[in-house]
Amino acid sequence: MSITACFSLRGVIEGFYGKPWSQQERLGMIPFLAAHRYNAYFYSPKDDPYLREHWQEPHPPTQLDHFRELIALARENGLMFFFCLSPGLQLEYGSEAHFARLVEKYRQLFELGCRHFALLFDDIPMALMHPDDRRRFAHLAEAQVDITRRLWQVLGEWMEEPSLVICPTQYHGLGNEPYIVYLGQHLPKEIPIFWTGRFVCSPYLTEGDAQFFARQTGRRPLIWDNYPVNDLGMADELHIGPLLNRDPGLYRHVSGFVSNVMELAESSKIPLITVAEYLVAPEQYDSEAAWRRAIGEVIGEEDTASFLMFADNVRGSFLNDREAPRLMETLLQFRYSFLYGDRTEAVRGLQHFFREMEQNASRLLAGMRNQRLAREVRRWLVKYWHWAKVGLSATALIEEGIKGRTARAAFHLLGLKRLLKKTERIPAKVCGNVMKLFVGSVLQEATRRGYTARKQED
Ligand code: 14T
Repeated sequence: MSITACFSLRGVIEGFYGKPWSQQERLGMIPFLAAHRYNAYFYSPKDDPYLREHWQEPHPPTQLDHFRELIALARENGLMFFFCLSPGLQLEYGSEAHFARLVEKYRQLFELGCRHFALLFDDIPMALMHPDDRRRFAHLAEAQVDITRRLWQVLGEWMEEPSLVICPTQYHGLGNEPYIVYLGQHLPKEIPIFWTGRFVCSPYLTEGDAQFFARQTGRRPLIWDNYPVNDLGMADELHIGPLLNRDPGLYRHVSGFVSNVMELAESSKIPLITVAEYLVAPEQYDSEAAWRRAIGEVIGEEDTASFLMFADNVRGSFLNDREAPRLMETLLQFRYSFLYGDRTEAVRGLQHFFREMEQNASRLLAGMRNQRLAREVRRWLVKYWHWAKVGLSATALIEEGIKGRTARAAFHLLGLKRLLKKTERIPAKVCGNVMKLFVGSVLQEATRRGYTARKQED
């Protein structure tokens, strides 16, 4: 017997900008989500043209077949399949013709067995763009309430208990902004409102903030958590770290929690396992323990130790500013023993560390049991390997320096500079700023000592 999960709605939203998941990826994801006790999947890839840019056009037949398959699979797995339409860009709120097309789109999905719907108004101007709408409505919120209420009524004619969620245009903040207060006061209480917290990507979500939002809008918010999503400006970050900084008591003041995922479907599973543990038993949630379990499950036993060692260097995100904790600690200890202990010993230790790092990177690059994951994370592994090489080169420079072999030190300085340039050209973010800081201090010391970068003489 399993315990009742604390959060009642536990979902994932395919809501990122970028290449939508493939049908294969979705078919694999649904049973995975069910196994981790999720109960909702929201279909909303930003780059499906039929949801947003060309929302008025019907989906092509092959896509309808895909929906039918997904909806059936979701049902078999106890998942609610939410179909999300984002008509906001060219929608005329007051137009009867537009409303008819909107209903037609939802009807297409209803016919395929879909029973959960969402109307998303995110990432559009915060103003009425059409002159007719400006004459008819006092402001954007009034227009959105009007169309949502009409849709709600239509859904009520199709279903005994309609299920509709909306995403407001201003989906982050405190909840006391006039726009969101208006929506809250005028929309039927059965319609949950998405909220990403104080920020688009919120470093923390607190019980108090959710309670305040609920008081202001007359209903508990439905959390849209922008983790692990890594689109747009975050595309060079690999968000495989555990979920952090969501209050254990958050579930008491929200109607549910939905995670926006990465374009990298297989990689998303790692953080999603930690999210699932949080959603089921937030008071017992231990992010590190959950993370180890998640990596063990997705990576498989034989690669787990190696992968953990690598993954420690891609922890940086808006959730976590401790980017590469183990590397950072190693470098701090090196500096300490270099200054106060046996220098040769210190250098030997550092060399050992970077050799291990290089071997680890090579081993993971050579192959992993989870090949899909290996493909997805390849560019971060390549960067990781390069940082190991930089580390070895910097260590060689330090070694020659303490031995007083100036010409050899100068030779390594040249190599280090070249390697560093090459490494920094790889955009994937690995090790955060930690390696950069370390190498920066080595270069500074080398310059101070007057090693000039010229060809080896001795
Ligand atoms: F609807 C929302 F709740 C939401 O978060 N929308 C998008 C989301 O689809 C995207 O994946 C996420 C992370 O980048 O952020 C929102 O998109 C934005 C937000 C911005 F502040 C796009 C551009 C922005 F400037």
